[in-house]
Amino acid sequence: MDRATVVDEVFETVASTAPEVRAALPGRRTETEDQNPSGELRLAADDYADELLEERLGAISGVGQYASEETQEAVDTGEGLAVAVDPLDGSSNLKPNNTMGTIVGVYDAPLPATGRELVGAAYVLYGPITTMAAAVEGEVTEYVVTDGEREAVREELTLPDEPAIYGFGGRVPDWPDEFAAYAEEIESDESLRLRYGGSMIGDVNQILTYGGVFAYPALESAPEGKLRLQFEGNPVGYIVEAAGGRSSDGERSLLDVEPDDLHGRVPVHVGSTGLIDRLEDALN
Ligand code: FDP
Repeated sequence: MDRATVVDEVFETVASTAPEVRAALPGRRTETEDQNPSGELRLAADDYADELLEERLGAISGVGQYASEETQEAVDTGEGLAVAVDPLDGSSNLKPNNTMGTIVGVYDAPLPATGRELVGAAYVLYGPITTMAAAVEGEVTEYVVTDGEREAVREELTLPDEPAIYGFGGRVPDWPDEFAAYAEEIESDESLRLRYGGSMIGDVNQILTYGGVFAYPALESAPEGKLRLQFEGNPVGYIVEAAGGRSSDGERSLLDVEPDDLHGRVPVHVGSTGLIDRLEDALN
């Protein structure tokens, strides 16, 4: 199978698994005793989504490695591309019935790898409807997923020219002074409105829709921020850049950040080019 076919099969598999993940959410709101490798309590829903995706993505011929945010080590599944999956991003949003997502990055290199090795990335958003955004070869397509089938609703998706929204994570008193000054500048811009839900995929999808900036910055208490490079930063950076926007760890594209560990974290800033340029100016 050629690379493009494998990437498409990965996307197809994530889409076809989405209805099961979604249907299982109501009955799986309880926490398990386990913690994920980042020290967070796992929900039964994370475990279920992880098991389904490992089994199905690992079975694709042409996928050689499966890594999940939920488990310590990557699993060898044969020869081929590596997939990094966050089975249920934003799972603390299950209790209040807020949005959540499933993220996949397809790397043409063993993990951990830089985002420059990505050959495709996608996410499913479990909102009022189930949608999927997928980027490959510099193009982003948005789909509606019904009964596990994808139907393209926006092709060659690009960020709107006029940014409209912003959303920043982390405790405000924990923001470094430079980021706090940037946030103040953004807040005082009358053309921008706050839209923050606390579920990264929901928040990033708003940026893809309306244009603007999403950040989960470095914190005084956590200079690496909260989000994980392999599973979150790289895939969303790849998608936003393919849509004509920018991503940054504060200094450089997220795709240029050298990974130190499979579960390593990174400050994440993604969005409209001008707003990320201004962020880098403010931080440096
Ligand atoms: P969650 O802890 O609910 O899984 O990385 C996971 C994530 O959610 C992101 O989806 C979200 O942007 C961020 O963490 C929210 O973090 P806070 O707990 O600091 O609000």
